[in-house]
Amino acid sequence: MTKTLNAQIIDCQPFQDQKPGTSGLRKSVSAFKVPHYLETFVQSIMDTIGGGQGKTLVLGGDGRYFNREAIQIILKIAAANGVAVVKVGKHGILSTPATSAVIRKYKAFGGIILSASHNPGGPNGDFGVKYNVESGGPAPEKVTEAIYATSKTITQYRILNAPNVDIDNVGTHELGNTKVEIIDSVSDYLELLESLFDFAKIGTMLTSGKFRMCFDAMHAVTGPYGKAIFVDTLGAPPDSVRAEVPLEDFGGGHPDPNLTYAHELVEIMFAKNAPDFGAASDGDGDRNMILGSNFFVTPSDSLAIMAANYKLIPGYASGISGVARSMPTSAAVDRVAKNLGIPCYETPTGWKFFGNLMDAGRVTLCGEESFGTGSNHVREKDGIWAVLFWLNILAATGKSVEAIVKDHWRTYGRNFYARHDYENVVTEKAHALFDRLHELLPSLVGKEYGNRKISLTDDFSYTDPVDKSVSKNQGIRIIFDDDARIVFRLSGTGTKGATLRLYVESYETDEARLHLDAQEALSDLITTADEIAEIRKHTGMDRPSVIT
Ligand code: VG1
Ligand code: CO
Repeated sequence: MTKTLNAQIIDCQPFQDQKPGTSGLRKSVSAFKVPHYLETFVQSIMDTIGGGQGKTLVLGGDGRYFNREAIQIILKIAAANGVAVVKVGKHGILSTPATSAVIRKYKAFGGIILSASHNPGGPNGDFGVKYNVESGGPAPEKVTEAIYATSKTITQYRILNAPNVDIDNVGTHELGNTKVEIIDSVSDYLELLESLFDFAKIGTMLTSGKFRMCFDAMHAVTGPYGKAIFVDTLGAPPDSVRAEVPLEDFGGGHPDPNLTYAHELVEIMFAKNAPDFGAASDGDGDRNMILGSNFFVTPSDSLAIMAANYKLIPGYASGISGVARSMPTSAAVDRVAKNLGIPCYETPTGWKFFGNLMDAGRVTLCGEESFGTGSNHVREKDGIWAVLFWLNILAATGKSVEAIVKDHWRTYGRNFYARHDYENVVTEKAHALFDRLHELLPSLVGKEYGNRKISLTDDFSYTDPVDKSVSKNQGIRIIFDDDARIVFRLSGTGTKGATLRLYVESYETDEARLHLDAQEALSDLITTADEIAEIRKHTGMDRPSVIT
């Protein structure tokens, strides 16, 4: 029976700054707490998708500060907009890949993910809202642009006047005419992963007593997933998962799995008697860092190694149709694709560009240099999936992480790779650096730096091969005649000033040089990058804030 809704229509002023970036709308918690800020953005989503009538939506977040409050607000807006069903992760927790899996499994219309991913959380940290479409993937640019356009002119939002819903127990509630289903955050996702990997083989390895792993959930969303999957299902000893309790401020840290921010794991993995395998994930569970005993695997290499070893993984053994990587990601996977005779696509930064390729069946595996790998099992990058992929390779080969990577380099050559981030740069100064570079670009072709010559310069532009949409200005590329590259872009996820990202890559086949330290091997290119872009002068910084 349809109830008369106790919905209020609230008049509001539109905000002008709700432009989604690389991955949703990210702002400081204080910005999101400005009265009506979250509400108008969520109403803008509702208006853009044509209202809520009859739709099923999935809702969850990474558990950061403001997650629970935001869930209640969004539920009431959804109910006032006539949404038929909202599936909510228990405690308001759903990792980004799990949300994608749930949207797909239940054929929901879309989903809202509350996360600022790897950005710090807490009252002084960041918050974020991301809309995903029915494929389970991040809304494509045409949708995020439409949401932004709506948010700039919106004058009203609808919200139900109702008590909060109990989100801490699995069960079903009525909120106005909306059915709110509180679902287990892990089970649908685990079921999907079990269909892809050889859990029996991985379990045998993890319970053998001869193999130790350490998964660092960084007090973020993957704690409950890591424990349920690695310990409860696969039988790894309980201390195989650390920092497994999600905290609203991630224990004060950056939930960003790299050598700088996951330093506790790094200390464990680079100690004497280190475990055989180490991994970490980020705030919302879509990133991964892979480590062996005293060994670090770059994300670009990780993607290439996955592609090269797909036959070992039951869910992919029948064949992979193609691979894709974001432009700044190293070309290591390109060489594997060539060898396999499958296509390799180069997309702009951000997972939303992989969606069309996967929907069209053109790619199976994809990845980014920023610790993101995934496949067409969902439409997001997937941290725990990547860990299982590696565990499956290790269990199937019996080799160490280091041996697998070094064998790969011997076969394919090595793409030395580094990313230097200059954070919190004064926005005008960062733009001045790019303006100058744009002017310089045409005159750089043919110039020599050391024993390299520049063969191509451009600002990367991408035409989606499926829907033909064009995305311009996706990063400045300086490409040399020996396949070395320097790339510059500005971050689309930061919330303070501008973050300049410098990506450098060179290709090496000389056995004697394969095992050099990456920063050392790339030092000449790093110097060239500074010479060309005058990074120090523009940023006023002597060195990057983070090197990955
Ligand atoms: C960064 C990464 C990009 C990634 C994005 C979202 O974006 O570089 O590769 O897709 O974060 O990752 P940017 O624009 O700051 O470079 V996640 O785990 O945040 O949401
Ligand atoms: Co993330």
